[in-house]
Amino acid sequence: MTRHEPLTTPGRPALSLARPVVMGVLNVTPDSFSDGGRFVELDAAVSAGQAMAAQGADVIDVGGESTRPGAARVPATEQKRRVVDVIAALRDALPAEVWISIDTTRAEVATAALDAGASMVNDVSAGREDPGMLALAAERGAPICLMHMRGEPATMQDEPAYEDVVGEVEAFLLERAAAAEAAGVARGQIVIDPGIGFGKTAEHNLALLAALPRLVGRGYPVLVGASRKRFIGAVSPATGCAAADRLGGTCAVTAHAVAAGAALVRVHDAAPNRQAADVAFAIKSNQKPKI
Ligand code: PMM
Repeated sequence: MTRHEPLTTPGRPALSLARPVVMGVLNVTPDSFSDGGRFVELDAAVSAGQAMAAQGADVIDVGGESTRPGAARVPATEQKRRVVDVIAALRDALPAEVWISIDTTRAEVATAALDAGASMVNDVSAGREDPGMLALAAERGAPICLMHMRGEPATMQDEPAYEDVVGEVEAFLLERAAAAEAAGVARGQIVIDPGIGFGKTAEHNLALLAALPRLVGRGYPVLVGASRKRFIGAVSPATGCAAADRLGGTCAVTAHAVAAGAALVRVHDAAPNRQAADVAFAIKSNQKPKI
C-alpha cells in the first residue's frame, strides 16, 4: 500500500494519512444558510462544521464561491466576507486535531483564511488562476490540493472533449505539482485531485475513477471529490436524479476511491462516507475488526 507522510502545517497537529481522510464540505454561499441575519448564518455554519467533525470528518473544507457548472465568479472581497468569520469561529469550536481547508482560487482569500485558522489550501485551478497561490502555500508551509479542471466553471460542461482523458489529466497534475515544487512547496505537502465533474462527461469521470490506481501510483496523496455529483445520477437514473438522492452512489465512490488508494475524499455527508471509507480501508488493509 502507498504510505504517505502526514500533512503538516504550522501550529496544528499533523494530519495523518495513515487511514483515509474525510473532508467535509462547508459551502458558505448565500443560498447555503439563508435563514436571516449574519449571526444566525455564522452560527449555522459553525454548527454544520462541528456536526461533520463529530461524524468523523478530519478536515472541514470552507468555500465562499460555488464552482458548480454554470456558477458565476465571486470577487475575492466577497469571498473573504463570507469565509473569514466562519473560519475563525470554527477554529475555536473544533477539536485541535480537526483541520480547516480553504476552497478558493485566490491568494488574497487563502491568506485571510490561513490567518483566521485554516491549515491548508484547496485550489480547484491548481495555482493557475492566481500566480501568488503556489508561493503563498510555500511561504506559509501549508499543504495545497491541486485539482484538474478543463475550462472555467461557467462553461466547463459545454461538450468537454479529450483524446485520452486519463493521460491528459495525469500529465496536467504532474505539471502543476512540479510547478508547486518549483515555487517552494514541499513535495509531501502536495495533494492531487482529478477534478471529478470539472469539464468532464460522465464517461470521463468514470474513466478517471477507474484509473485511480495509476494516479495514486504517482506518489502524491490523491483527493477524490465526487459527492452528489451528476454522473452518479447518470449511471443510476432510477434513483439518483436529485443531488440529495445520490448518497448511496457517493458512498460507492468513496469505497472505490479508498480501495484504489486515494488518501482523501471530499464529501457533503460525513457519517456515511466515514463508514464507507473505514470499511473499504479495513478490507484493503485486512485489519482485525475491533469488536
Ligand atoms: N468539487 C467542488 C468544489 N471544490 N475541490 C476539490 N479539491 N475537488 C472537488 O471535486 C471539488 C472541490 C464542487 O462541489 P460542491 O459544489 O458540491 O462543493
